[in-house]
Amino acid sequence: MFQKILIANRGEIALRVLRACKELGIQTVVVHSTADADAMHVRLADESVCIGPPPSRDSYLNIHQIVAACEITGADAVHPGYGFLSENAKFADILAAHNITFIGPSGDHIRIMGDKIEAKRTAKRLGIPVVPGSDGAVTDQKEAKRIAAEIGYPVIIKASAGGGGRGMKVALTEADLEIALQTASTEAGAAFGDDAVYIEKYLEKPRHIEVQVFGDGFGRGVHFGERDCSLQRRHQKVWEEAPSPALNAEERARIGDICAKAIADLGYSGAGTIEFLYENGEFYFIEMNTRLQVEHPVTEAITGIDLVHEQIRVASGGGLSVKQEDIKFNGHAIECRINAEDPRTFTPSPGTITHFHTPGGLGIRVDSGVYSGYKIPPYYDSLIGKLIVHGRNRVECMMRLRRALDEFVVDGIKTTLPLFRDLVGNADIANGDYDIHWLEKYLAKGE
Ligand code: MV4
Repeated sequence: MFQKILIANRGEIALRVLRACKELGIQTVVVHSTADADAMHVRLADESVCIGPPPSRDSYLNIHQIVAACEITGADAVHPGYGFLSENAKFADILAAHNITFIGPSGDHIRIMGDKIEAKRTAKRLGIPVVPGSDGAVTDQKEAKRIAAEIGYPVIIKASAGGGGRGMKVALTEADLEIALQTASTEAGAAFGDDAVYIEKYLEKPRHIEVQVFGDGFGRGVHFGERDCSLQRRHQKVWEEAPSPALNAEERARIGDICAKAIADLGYSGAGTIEFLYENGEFYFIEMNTRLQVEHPVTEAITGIDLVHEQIRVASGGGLSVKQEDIKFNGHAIECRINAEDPRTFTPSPGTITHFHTPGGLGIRVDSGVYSGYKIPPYYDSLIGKLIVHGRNRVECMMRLRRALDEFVVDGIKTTLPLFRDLVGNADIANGDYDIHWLEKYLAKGE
């Protein structure tokens, strides 16, 4: 097991990882920018190293500074959290070259999944159902027209180096295709330095369902069920839940088993998320994330398993603490992302939190890095906390969520809490009747 883990992140996820390390008796080091000298992760860690000025590229993304912090403190492993360097293959490779363990998959697995064409080809080879479309990159207009005619309009053009909604263009008819292909490719070249694009059938009203997987590093794979992350705005998830209100037990087991087997065959190590669009009873792979995700606590709530403990165990060579048959699903969980933003426009609202009071009681978890008197710096993302609620079933979970939202106090800044108070009272949300476009339509109506 590791002696000392360096946490290369900030905010609630740095605390989340710190807690797991403390429970496992592992010493902790955090890195921070000058803007984060008063941050909670710095206060709670055994050691801290200031690695640079506020901009992320000079601090939390500065690989040399982070490797130097490992050398200075004698850390034998790095947990990257999510965002920042968590899906940077070069970072994973450099740490390995310094005999420091990256708590995550190999650089090669990160690289494959970062290239969306390669990821899709790999998924297909492993028996995961994919969206119908081109077999690899498309450059030629004639080829594009032939493929689009074959799969049927509308189609979507995606950048191979994109992902998470960046660099996509929809073509409703053949008349749109030429411009869509041209602009998608030019924009991808400018944004990512890689102009490769591919074509898929455009699914009009899907849900976003993702499967939590783990590889143990010894060729075994398991799944921890799915999360429904359809409620999002501009590709930022807002509300996530597990299990998905849309799936039945047969569908859950079918897609879970496909994913677990794929992870085993890939020889994958650590936590991963296989993302699908789900429409008319069918799953279509879109991307795989090779990190722990923001919304992992809903999976922890329904399985009772600490996913960060599992990441650390696997990275240290100790394997998973559970076999597939030990993973049981219990009840329902919902996560609300509390952002320092206007609840309607989502404009960031940094500043000082004058009062911070979190809800409590059975089935309530709050993961947050802020406190009363904390000044939110303007340099980083606006997530200030996550409210995760668990109940024996979805109805109980929603009742408890409504109550917890009533108790939550964040004064001094704007937050997304009022949006959640509206959503818990909405009939479509109560019925679990929503797709990936629901929230944006709801916000446009201004109800
Ligand atoms: C799609 C799609 C419809 N059809 N692919 C957006 C994020 C990226 N991971 C993939 N995305 C989409 N891919 C096909 N073939 C619609 C989206 C999409 C979306 C997906 C998940 C969650 C929210 C979304 C919002 C808009 C579009």
